Amino acid sequence: MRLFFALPLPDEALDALEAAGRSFIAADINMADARAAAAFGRARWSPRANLHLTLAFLGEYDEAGLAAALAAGEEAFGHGAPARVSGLALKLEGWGAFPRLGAATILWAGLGRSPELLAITSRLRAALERAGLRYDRSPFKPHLTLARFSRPADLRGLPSDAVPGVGFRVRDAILYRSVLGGGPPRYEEMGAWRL
Ligand code: 2AM
Repeated sequence: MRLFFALPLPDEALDALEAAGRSFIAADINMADARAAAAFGRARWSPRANLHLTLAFLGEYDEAGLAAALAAGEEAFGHGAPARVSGLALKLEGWGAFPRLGAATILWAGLGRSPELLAITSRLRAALERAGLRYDRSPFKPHLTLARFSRPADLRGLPSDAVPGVGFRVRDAILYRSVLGGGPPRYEEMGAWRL
């Protein structure tokens, strides 16, 4: 099974991200400059239920790997982890594209700097390493994937203020299983920890 750790988003963040998607589409349609025009005609938008903040992508594992990942989650987020009164405070901030704006395959919304987010991600990644679990070690670039493009799209010229600066709180960290098929992946919760 394909595993990853992520933070699910509350409704106020999901509403803001859906509004951002509508702003992008409206701007794209209205653009006098044809450079980015029609880019969104080919976009695959993340369904609301699939929007999340990935902390670590583990990839394919068997049942033993799942048990080890659950134990690592417990070590990072369970008993003994720093207690918080009301979750982790985050804020939407800006947007960008991977690998670059002029030839984007992923359009993402960004987050304001959060030392706490970096700290919980480091805790998790350290626990995965102690358990000998492999995961994608690319540097952590916190982002929320809004849309994917199978052919690189030129997104230059879209409004810089499309993503509203909405603050929100995340209550849980989740170990998800990603089930691929036709269309968007389906994410199933395999473990959850209160932040
Ligand atoms: P993305 O949304 O930025 O593509 C499940 O695939 C989740 O894990 C997605 O949120 C995806 O991020 C993320 N992820 C991170 N690294 C990945 C990788 N190497 N392969 C696939 N998904 C990855």
